[in-house]
Amino acid sequence: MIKRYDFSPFIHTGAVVKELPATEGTPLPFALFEQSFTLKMDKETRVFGLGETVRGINKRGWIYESFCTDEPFHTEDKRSVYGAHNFILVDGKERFGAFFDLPGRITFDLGYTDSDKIVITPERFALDLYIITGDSLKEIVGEFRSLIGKSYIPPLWAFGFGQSRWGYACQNDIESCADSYQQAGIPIDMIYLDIDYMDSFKDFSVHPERFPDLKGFALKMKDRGIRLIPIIDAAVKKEKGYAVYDEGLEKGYFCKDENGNDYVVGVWPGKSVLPDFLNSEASRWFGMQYKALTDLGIEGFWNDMNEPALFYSEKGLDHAIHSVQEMDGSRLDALSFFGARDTFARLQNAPDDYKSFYHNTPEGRFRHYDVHNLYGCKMTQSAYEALCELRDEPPLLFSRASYIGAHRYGGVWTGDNHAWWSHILQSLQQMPGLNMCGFLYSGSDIGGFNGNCTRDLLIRWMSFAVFTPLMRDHSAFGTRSQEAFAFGDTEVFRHIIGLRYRLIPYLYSEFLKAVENDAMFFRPLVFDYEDDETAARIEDQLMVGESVMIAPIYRQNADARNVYLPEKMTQIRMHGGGISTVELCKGWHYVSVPLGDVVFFAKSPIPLAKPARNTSELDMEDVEYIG
Ligand code: MIG
Repeated sequence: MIKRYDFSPFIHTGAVVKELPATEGTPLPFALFEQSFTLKMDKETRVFGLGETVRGINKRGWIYESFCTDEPFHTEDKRSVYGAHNFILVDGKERFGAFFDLPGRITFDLGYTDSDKIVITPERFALDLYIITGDSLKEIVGEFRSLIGKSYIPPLWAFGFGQSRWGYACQNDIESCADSYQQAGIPIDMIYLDIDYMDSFKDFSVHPERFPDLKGFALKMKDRGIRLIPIIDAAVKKEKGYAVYDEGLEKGYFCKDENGNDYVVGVWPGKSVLPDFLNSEASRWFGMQYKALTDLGIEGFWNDMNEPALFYSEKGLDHAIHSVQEMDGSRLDALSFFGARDTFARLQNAPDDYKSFYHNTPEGRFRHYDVHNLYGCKMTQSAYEALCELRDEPPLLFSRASYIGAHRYGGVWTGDNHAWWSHILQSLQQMPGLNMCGFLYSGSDIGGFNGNCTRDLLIRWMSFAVFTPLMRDHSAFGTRSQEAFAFGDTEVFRHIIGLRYRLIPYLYSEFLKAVENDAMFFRPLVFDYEDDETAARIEDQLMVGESVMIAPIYRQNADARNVYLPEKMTQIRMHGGGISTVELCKGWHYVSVPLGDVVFFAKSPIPLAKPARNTSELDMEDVEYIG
């Protein structure tokens, strides 16, 4: 059952598709204390949800803040990352879901200040609160999902493997990446184009020397079974003569300062302006710009920098330069020196900047800061709606920033993680939270975005990511190469990525079922085994679809791990030499997993396709059952 509590919303976020009557007089499970919702927790109470935030599956014991942030270090001390996913599921004596639908900042103190208290504090008390109850954790999530609408479904080929790297500078780099994969016999369906493909980082432009004939090139690659997936950044370069800028300027489609002038920020293209995605006309206009690339045969995109990430604002930069110039010639003591240095560091994503520009919508003018968490969501909606209009097939589309509601228009990837062992586990722990909020097509940069990857890290990461709907290897400019061919012997990657393709009939049909039933593709064990106290404590295993359980290795030099089986299951071991299965009883098992073996567990037989080099070769009907 869902109840809506109306705390006078000042803007509709669009997250909710079903309107419910307000439930006047029905008691809230929370107490209202000053400007917070509070709840006392028992010792056993668990709290799930909050989308892609850092830390565990059970979120209890930390404080989180929804304020979409370009956060390059996903360490345990962080309160926000790129998404704002304001749904929690409280599993204690009282069991319910709560969705705080508001576009601004909100804090979830889940036993951080006071270890047995939940304190939820919206910065502005203007929101819709939905309380969802049901007979089981799964049912509560199902009810919530039926409120927010069906999740985005990508095309089948988006379940193939994708390679990406910031720094593939030209057509040759892409071609040689494709050659390396295909010569090694490693299946691949997509190669991503990062900002390097653009001309001076201008959205919807193509660098004339680096990619002299993108249309011809995209066609040639597609003949080889590989689709090119370009990035689109939120901000638009401020440059007279650049048609996208000129047109947006003329029509007034960019965010304005308080005096009605375009708010100028610095991002990759240098001085830039921000499309007003909250204005439906501006949003539709921006979406239609994707035509420049769909006309070249492009069928999928990833949307980046849409928190929106700001390196600086024109205003802030002028101020910083001025203050540093004033120091010229002076003898700086340590404090003034560090102060001067920080003047520049603080320019990035400055709250003052978010407070200094506005959205102009038919419902009125909104200060960006108050509706901040909607920006990336509305960019994804803009792209999705236009792409569906421009093409007959649904696009591949995923975004970095998001708000609940965006799950109807695209997936998400979890942004700039690191080539750290702990980030395999982090990625696993992010999946159920995302799934609860409707984001089913998701995954993390395999091998880690920042930092240098090693062969064993990549193997273990891939062995987990075989199960994530979005399976993409991506890394930052200047890091060590981490493609599946980068570490010499390719045999092991041919095996692991090959296995992914063989699992697509299972993964894709379970994905479609999850969409159809408003269910989760990835579930913590306790969702399926509610009365099992051991299952409830497992933080490093997941259920995948109806029948599979995974328990990946996420520590270096660990060739084995403990695995908890909540019931009798078949252990399936896929190794270079073939497949072996063994039945294991309920309980703890110490399972050996040599590097390169992919081991998972099945409750019932799993369909396995014949090996394929890409999804177009994949025969979804010709399957054998294992387990
Ligand atoms: O400021 O486009 O998260 O995946 O490679 C960095 C360059 C901008 C951040 C994205 C990352 C991408 C990178 N982008």
